[in-house]
Amino acid sequence: MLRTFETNYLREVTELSSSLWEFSPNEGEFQGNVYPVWVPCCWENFPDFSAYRGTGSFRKEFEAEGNVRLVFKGVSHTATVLVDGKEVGSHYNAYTPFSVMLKDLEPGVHKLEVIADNRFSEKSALHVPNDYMSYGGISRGVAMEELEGAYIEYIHAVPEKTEKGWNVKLAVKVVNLEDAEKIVELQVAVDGLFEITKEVNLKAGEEALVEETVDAGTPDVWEMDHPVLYTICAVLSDADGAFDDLADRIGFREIKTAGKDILLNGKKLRIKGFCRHEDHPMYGCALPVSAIEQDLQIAKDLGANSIRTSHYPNDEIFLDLCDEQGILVWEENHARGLVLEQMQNPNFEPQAEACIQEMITAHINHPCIIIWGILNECASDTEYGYECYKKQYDLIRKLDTSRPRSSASCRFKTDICFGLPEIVSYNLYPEWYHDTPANEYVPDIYNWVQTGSEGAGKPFLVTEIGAGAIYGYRNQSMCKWTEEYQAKALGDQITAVLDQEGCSGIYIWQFCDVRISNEWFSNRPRTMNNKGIVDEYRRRKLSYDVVKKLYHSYSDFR
Ligand code: ADA
Repeated sequence: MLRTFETNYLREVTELSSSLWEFSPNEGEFQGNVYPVWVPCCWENFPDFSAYRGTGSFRKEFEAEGNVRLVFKGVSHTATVLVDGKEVGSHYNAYTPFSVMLKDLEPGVHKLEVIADNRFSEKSALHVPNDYMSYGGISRGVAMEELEGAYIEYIHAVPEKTEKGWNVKLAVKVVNLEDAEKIVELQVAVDGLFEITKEVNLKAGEEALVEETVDAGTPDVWEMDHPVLYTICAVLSDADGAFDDLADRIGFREIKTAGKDILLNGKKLRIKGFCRHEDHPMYGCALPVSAIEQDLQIAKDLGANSIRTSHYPNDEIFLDLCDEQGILVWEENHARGLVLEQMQNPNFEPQAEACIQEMITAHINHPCIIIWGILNECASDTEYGYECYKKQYDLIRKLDTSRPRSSASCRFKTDICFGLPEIVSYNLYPEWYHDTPANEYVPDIYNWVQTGSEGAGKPFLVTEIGAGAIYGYRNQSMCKWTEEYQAKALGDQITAVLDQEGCSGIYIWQFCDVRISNEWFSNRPRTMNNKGIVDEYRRRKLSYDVVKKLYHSYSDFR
């Protein structure tokens, strides 16, 4: 399953995932063995590979002919794609999609091999030993599309509120796969709202971007408690009729900042959220839709209205579910805690920027996404870091003007990047990493931001706050790592943040306990980050009821 709804009615799409493939490790004691595996998956969940760092081949046969596009929603973390033994494509980064085009494929059965690589090296600037696990495998869906001479690569449709109603800013990319000029007709429509038709002149082998702003009248607005989605369809035709199509969904909602407030459809938003890793002991980062949905049910039960996809773009199925259920998303590019030397790796900038480009190109239509984040806890207190932050913020602005930008900082009073984004965000751990009471520490940081930094006058969010607890470790002495201590610390922290006048909200670190890289050591019992409100099996800790009560006692708007 790649999405929760149909994206094509004319184009022939066959899912290659949701089925058995063959897996073989390419190194180590099991090298060459062949295992049947269900894709998507992470090899860490197979008995022999729980700590395997290396490369592994996933093989599958497919039958097709002509122009074939293979779509990969995520391979962790580096992919090399071979068809009939020949390399046809490659991609870096587990968390963004890519595709491979096979032109004029002979009719018949073909051999697909995807070599996944989860090793750490200089070549990988973003996947480094870290406080979460970089798994190995085909961790998201795979599809095969059989295309005609031209196809629609994407529809970008960004609603904009006007004085009278709504416009939609359209950008539709059409690709000519033939070595001859081609004239096609492109029709784009949202049932009941608008329909446009354009003639598109495609040069031989080239692509065209069709841009237009259309009047969408007065549609139903997407709200958290009324998340109305509209289907947008694009169809390509030539003299022989319609031959390719693509459907997506949009929601009409406005997100912007005004002074110290974040406004959702004009109302002052109060975020009550969780930071969530894609992680599960049974599935690694390749959670099936049922497990993703279960996480959302738990988050809603806890009274949350938002999830931060820390620290990378998420599977689009997660975003589809959030669109459908009115859950707000902070989505961020892939980077956690990279220090100056790591940012100076020559691969850092191209890889981080590619991640932004791929994330926004793939996810721009999701109404649930309200903030683009970058570079969690990187070197935002250095001149070099500043230049990287600036370039990445500028890149976001080039790709999408409709959402505010932010970055979760841990540089306390030394951050020099707050002049750049629309929202200032801090990761704070009072009563965990230091003993200052939360109700002293939160106002201190807030006041410094609003008076002593370039973030003065901007909305302020706490993007992480929390404390660790080992599930089942109960002790009335209130020492750290007990469920009792975590429950008390979270109670103090949430109250301090949500009572802070002017503060736009909170993301608790974190939703559930997660596995960390074996190679990353930082006082983490069980090689897990244990700050979840539920443990890795989603079993409730004592803090669950504390968070639930508090989150339900503050409204979604301020
Ligand atoms: C950070 C970081 C998280 C996690 C957290 C913690 O601030 O952004 O990824 O490591 O701290 O648990 O300490």
